[in-house]
Amino acid sequence: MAIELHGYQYSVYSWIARLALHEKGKAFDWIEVNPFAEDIPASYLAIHPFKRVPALIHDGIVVYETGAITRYVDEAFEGRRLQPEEPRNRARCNQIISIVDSYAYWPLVRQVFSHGVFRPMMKLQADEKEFQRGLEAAPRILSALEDAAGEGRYLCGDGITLADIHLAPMIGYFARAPEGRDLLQKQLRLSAWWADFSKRATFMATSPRLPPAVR
Ligand SMILES: N[C@@H](CCC(=O)N[C@@H](CS)C(=O)NCC(=O)O)C(=O)O
Repeated sequence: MAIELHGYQYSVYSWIARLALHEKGKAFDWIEVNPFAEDIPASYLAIHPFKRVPALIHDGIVVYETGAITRYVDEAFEGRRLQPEEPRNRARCNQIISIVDSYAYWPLVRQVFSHGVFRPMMKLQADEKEFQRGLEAAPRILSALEDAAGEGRYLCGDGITLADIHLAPMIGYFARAPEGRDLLQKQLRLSAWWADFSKRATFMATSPRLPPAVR
């Protein structure tokens, strides 16, 4: 049964869903949808009433909300399990995913990356105040993630989990800003994790192709 992933090439959440599918070794058809466009097709709005990306369609089910998509991908398909069985590790994994969605996405991606990297790169108007607000919020978020991260190679132990898959694209965008990289370096475990994870083949293969920086 074919898998369709509807997403936007620069969307960090679409990147997370792509990465989960790559980690499970599942091929999929990519359908490009720009959620910021004026003319989002009505067929997409019927799939995602909140006009966000990504959304996944497989075997008669439509799933939106990235955390639900990655859990579905993990549970519906064969391959390495991406959620710890052990309750403490599983709690950490779910906690990290929730921190990312609730507290990290907006400052790290929509403020620091968008206004410090992406908009200048695309020659769109950027707001320096938004960029600075993101940088001000970032230390508390990075420190909470540092505390939540375990001692193993990955965030929740010695195997990759959905927590790594959820956080890595966010850090991937945040660390494109030199100021973001500097803040990340202050968190030792997180930096060591990032140095390792950012070289992972699936991560590199799924990274959005951005035009050259102008900043
Ligand atoms: N809660 C959603 C968030 C998805 C989301 O915010 N996606 C962004 C792109 S990374 C989007 O579609 N933004 C469109 C907008 O803000 O109008 C999820 O987990 O999938």
